[in-house]
Amino acid sequence: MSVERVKGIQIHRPIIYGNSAVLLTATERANVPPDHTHRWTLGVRSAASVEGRAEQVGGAEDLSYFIKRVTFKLHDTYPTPNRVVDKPPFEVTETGWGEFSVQILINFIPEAMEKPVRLNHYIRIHQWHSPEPFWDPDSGLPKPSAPTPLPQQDSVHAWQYDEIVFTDPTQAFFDILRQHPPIPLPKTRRKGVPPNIANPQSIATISRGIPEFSQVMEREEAERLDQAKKTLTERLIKYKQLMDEKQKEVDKLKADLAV
Ligand code: SLL
Repeated sequence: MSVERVKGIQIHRPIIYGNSAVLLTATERANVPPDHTHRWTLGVRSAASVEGRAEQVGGAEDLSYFIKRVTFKLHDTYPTPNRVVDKPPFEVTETGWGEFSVQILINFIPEAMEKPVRLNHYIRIHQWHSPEPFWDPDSGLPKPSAPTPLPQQDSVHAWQYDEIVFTDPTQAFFDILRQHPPIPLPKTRRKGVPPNIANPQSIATISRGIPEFSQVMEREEAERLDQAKKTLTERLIKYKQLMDEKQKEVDKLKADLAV
């Protein structure tokens, strides 16, 4: 296998990782351990959703052209917590009663000669809560308010968008990647936005139904970053002024003491 690398090239593939969860029906509960309340599907998928397949977030593409294996390390309460999935879809479906952190290890095809990528995901089975600021920006003190639950939904979705970047790929891997261009995300918003803690608005406005990743989200994320930079600059100026005033006070008090 050629180990020759294409220097100066960066090529990426968008993925999403996370989980969707639903409450079990009474009939389903009869066939699982008595304390299990939810069914969840955890996975690594392509970001683009299957058109016309309304029940799933992402997953329009088969990622096995570059992913060889995904290992999900579940909570130790699960029998054989290390789940190795070596063919698509790279997913695990389970029932359970609690939320927990999963370690995800993505191994690439041998042609890639790339180290595996590690990701972390917190499996969510309960409804998201509306995001409330943790602290008051003026006083700097924490706000002791309880989170407000959002209206009950049929299913819970927690998916993170990411881009796996390959720098100086091997010639063989580069060829494979170029033969499989990713399906572009829809330009416009057709469905709800997948909730994410980095985007409080997405949680405050959770809509019914299955959310979808779109290019609009990318633009909105850039706008949020710009706004955050502006807010930070304004605060920096404000605190700098405050410091100058306090310094003047200190100087004056020192001068008074010296008299
Ligand atoms: C904790 N967050 O940190 C919890 C752990 C574990 C979830 C949640 C079922 C396992 C089984 C299950 O839902 N485990 O009993 O089959 O303590």
